[in-house]
Amino acid sequence: MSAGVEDIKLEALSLSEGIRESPVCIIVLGMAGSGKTTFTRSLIQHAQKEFNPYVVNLDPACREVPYATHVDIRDTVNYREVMKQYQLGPNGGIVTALNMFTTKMAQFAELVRRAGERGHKWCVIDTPGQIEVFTWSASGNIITEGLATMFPTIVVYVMDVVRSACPTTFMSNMLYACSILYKTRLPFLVALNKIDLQDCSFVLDWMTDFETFQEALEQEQSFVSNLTRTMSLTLDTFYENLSTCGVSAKTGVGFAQLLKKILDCVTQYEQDYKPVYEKMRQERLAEQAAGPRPTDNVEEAGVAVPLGLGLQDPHPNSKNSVFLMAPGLVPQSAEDDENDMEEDAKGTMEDQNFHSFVQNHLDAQQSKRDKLQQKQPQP
Ligand SMILES: Nc1nc2c(ncn2[C@@H]2O[C@H](COP(=O)(O)OP(=O)(O)OP(=O)(O)O)[C@@H](O)[C@H]2O)c(=O)[nH]1
Ligand SMILES: [Mg+2]
Repeated sequence: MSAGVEDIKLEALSLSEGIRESPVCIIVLGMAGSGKTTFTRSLIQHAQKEFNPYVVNLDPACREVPYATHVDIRDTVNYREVMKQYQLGPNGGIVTALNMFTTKMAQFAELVRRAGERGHKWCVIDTPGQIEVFTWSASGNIITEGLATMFPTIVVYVMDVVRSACPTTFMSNMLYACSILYKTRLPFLVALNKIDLQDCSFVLDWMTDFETFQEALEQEQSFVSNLTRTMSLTLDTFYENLSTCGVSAKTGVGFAQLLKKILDCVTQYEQDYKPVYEKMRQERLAEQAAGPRPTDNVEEAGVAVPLGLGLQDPHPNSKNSVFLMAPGLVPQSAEDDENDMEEDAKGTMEDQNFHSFVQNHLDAQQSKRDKLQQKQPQP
């Protein structure tokens, strides 16, 4: 698929049309390294036959994704270039890349709408490793709300059960999940991932039986555990509304059950959440009809000061500025190859530096030990 921005007509996207039936948008969220990308790959495989998923990668910083994408943020924004041009660190680079992508939200939504018409029943969206980039940024909000006011949308929160075996880590993870649930106001499914490494029954016990969680906390006599104890009481109501499913994104165990739970969430969206988003859509329509608010007028709001960073469009992949193209289909230019080689060389140099640093350290330690031995009187 190769669509240029200019090719995408937006008339069909009028807000007045109401929420469509498909595709169902599944936003995959979770802490860094919880297994979102591996989970996305497995979900696509298991849902392929029945739901023909439309696949979206919104992580600008990942090097490779283990699945074929229909829309990939990396084709719209060059994350490394963004960091270089705006002198940003990795997190600032990801946020800015996502902001740039969001300026094309209308076109993105139109692609999703067309995918629905072509028979894609689901749209699976993988998100950046740094969860807060998506959940606490304006662009994450715009993408989530934008999709939820146009299509049935649910959140799947991937949780690493191995990392959550410690009660306080478990509680932090749950608090994060809870805050996302209340922020997004969407059906929420927790995928308890990596059950090939650790059984997830302890999580279910902790969530359903307060006493069991208290017993686990008894082991940890710290201020944090006291806080966690109080928190766990508060989170009881949150757990009641939470759907969970144990899976292994690596082996595929649990995905048959997960697909059923996703369908339950879709029903939940239709029954409980759709009216809320429907209302939101009506409010947007009314706002549009009323015209721009005074603060929408930049000139009235203040004087714009140039930052001197020269905002430019990302480096185009082709002369028609290929937009939202699957990476496998993008012809790699010689320049890209050179950049990759440069990056690889940098990586190798870093590796070498690191190894020589470790070696020097070991040598220094050894010579210290030798000297000490020499000083000690021989028996
Ligand atoms: N054993 C096991 N390993 C898993 C599973 N799911 C993911 N992993 C491993 O966990 C690591 C992180 O997986 P990713 O899919 O990259 O996680 P992610 O959340 O997308 O990571 P970021 O995008 O960097 O935050 C990888 O080494 C995976 O192979 C699983 O179900 N079982
Ligand atoms: Mg990932």
